[in-house]
Amino acid sequence: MTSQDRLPQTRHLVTEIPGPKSMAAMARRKEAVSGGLGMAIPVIVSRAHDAIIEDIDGNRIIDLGAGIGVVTVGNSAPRVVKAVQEAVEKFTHTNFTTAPYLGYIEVCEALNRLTPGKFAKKSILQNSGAEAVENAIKIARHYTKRPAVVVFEHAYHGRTNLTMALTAKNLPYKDGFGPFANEIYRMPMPYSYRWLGNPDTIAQDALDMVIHKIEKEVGAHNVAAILIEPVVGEGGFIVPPVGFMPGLQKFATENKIVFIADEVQSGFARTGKMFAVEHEGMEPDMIVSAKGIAGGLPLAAVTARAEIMDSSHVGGLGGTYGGNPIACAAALAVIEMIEEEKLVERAAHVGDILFAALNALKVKYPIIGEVRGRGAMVAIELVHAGTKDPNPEAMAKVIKYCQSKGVLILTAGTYGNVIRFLPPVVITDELLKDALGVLAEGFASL
Ligand code: PLZ
Repeated sequence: MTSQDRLPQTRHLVTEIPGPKSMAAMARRKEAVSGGLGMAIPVIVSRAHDAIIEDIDGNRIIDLGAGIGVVTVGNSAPRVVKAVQEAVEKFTHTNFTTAPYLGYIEVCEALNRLTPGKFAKKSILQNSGAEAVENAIKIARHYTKRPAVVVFEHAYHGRTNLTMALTAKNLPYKDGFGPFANEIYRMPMPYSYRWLGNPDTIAQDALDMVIHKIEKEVGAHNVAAILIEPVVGEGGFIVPPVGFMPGLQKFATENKIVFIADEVQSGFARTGKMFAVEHEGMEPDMIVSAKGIAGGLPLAAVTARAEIMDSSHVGGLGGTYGGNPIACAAALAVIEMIEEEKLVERAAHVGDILFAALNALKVKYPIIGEVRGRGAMVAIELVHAGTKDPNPEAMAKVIKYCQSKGVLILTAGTYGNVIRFLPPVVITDELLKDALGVLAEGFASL
């Protein structure tokens, strides 16, 4: 494919959204596909390159969601496409625990190098974020010989049985899908915007509260792992106040608890650092990666201190597809792109544009209660003006307006009132500013 074959990075509508072809396909979807699946935008994709999605009616839509934070390096990034094409012609699958291959080893080497922490590390690869989180917990329990897992309010860790238990929000994730796994203990998350205590001492107050609860309600010696998202993703891009996570890790270390950062959404150049924990100079015992790691190919990983990863007996870890060779080739191309094309810095730059534009909107529209996030992981929380009462209705209207104008934006938040921005970090400044202009019109139209 030559660069001429790639979609122009401009917004262009030729029909209403959805157009007639998408509408016809939606009728087929309704007949064929489970009604349990949601949908952010009712169009059928024909192609997507970098930050533009083209639908089957020929509309070009700006993608501010990156497939939920996955195509950080751009959709069908040329280097990823080339790596995948070369890999798929060599072999499609052997299973790494049947007949190993270099790609898997190289991705693990890269993860061990790129994750923060100067200690010896090892990794395993899986297919999805949820599967990797499951493995992280499984390994931490085996290593510590302890049962309990500490998680937080507003957390999202996946949709499998254990990860539903780890996830906070009932609807839509858990309702009616139980019973859930036991030995999961949920702790308060210092959500600055909605914290009822003293805002100046929030990190320490929350830390004291969590440690007290762990000691009195669980017993620190029963805890295998503390699992936390360094930027809370689905829960609404809540950034834990500076000092809270390092304090937690200190407590974990003192009590021989494995400290796990779920960087599935915040990792891999998303926040203006390779991993979001680096904003506080942290070195977690274990990091879970997925999403941005492989440019859209299904791949996830657990990386931890070597002694933790080696505690399992041989054969204790595995899976048929984990670390599939094509996904590994994609990941190696993604890592090369991030490093050579300085995409960590690019994410910080995208974040600067987002923060400037969104803060300007906040001054104008008092229903924007807060602008928050890190790097290219930014959100606005919508409230009723003059209060902090969630305003999901305004959110829905703004999102709908943006869609009708060809801008795809995702939502989030425990109260369903957060608009989140997770664009591919390769998005051009012009395209991002065009999308933010549409967003501003959306607020003006309310
Ligand atoms: N941990 C922090 O953000 C996935 C969920 C999409 P999987 N988030 C998107 C949906 O509605 O199902 C996520 C995450 C964090 C774990 C996961 C789970 O990753 O690859 O979706 O299993």
